[in-house]
Amino acid sequence: MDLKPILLKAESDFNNAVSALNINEVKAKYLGKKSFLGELMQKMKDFTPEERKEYGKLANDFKVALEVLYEKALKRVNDMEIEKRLTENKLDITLPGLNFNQGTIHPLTKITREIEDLFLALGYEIKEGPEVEIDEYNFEKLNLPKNHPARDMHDSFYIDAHRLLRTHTSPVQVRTMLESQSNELKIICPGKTYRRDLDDATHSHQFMQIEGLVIGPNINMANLKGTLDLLAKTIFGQDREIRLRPSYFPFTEPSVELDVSCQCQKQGCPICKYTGFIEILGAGIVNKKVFAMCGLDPEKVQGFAFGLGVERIAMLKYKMNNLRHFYTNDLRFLKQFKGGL
Ligand code: FA5
Repeated sequence: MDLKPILLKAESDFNNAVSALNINEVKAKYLGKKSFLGELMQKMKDFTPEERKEYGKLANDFKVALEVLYEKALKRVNDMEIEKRLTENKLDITLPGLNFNQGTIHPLTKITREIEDLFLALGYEIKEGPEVEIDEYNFEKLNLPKNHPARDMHDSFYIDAHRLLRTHTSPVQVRTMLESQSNELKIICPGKTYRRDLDDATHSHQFMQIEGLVIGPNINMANLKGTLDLLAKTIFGQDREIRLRPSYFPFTEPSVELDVSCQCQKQGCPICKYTGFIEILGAGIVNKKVFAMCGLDPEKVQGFAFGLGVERIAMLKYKMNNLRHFYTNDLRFLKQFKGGL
């Protein structure tokens, strides 16, 4: 039986096929049940064993040859289709990409995170409290009873007779002491605060503070000074000096204000009003009355606390002359503070 002419015809049919669909038609014609090969296989059972041996090998070689032709044709058609798709959808990798407007981190968030990172490394916890606070926590338990003259320093937004927008982050100290009843705490409390101050270059009716509170056995002024020195050097640079000045806060006794040496190296400049130092925060040793009002035994526990204004720190760090830039959403200003989110 001469199968060569059939193989040649099959080869030419497979070569002429231009799509996967064509290939399958040609495959059915030569390898399908009704093909010459299919019929040959059917007839095999009628052959004598000797004939079967001879025709079996012949049919098998024929089938393998046809399958090779099929595989080759299929690969050729697939390659052609890929090639066609590549030329049709040409990708120009030299075209400039789309311009995504990537946001930058707000300078106040940046400073807050820097300070948080420092205190987290020192083993402090971060605590938060509500911006709508009760009078009892914002004032009374901080030793500011009703009609206390020091309340005048915090001109407040009252919501009703008992609730107000917190004027500082110190009520978070009160909440944490009341809740934990622990004689050992190391916390910082960042957040928004509100005062009925007139907006100007250094005041805003809404601003940010970070409170710090450490309580434990034998906590003293030296611990406070060491901590504030580290804070000032971390934010402003190792060459800065600090200075503690006596001050007054009802919730700390004694109280101090912290000044940091100015970038003019204490030579005197308009930023420090020619004093060489700039005030950055209030602090002190926690008043025993506050411990007692928060349920802790004033004879067993000592502590220090501090509260800083984030805007003022940011202004000093970035050499700004007006706090309002933080709140006017001018992209030309905000885009200068590059940094990861
Ligand atoms: C307090 O608020 C105290 N609670 C801080 C404190 C905490 C003292 C713990 C002792 C112990 P003072 O009123 O000074 O203190 O405010 C702290 C800081 O908030 C100021 O130094 C200033 O940086 C910032 N600040 C106050 N008012 C404004 C305002 N209107 N706009 C922007 N920043 C302000």
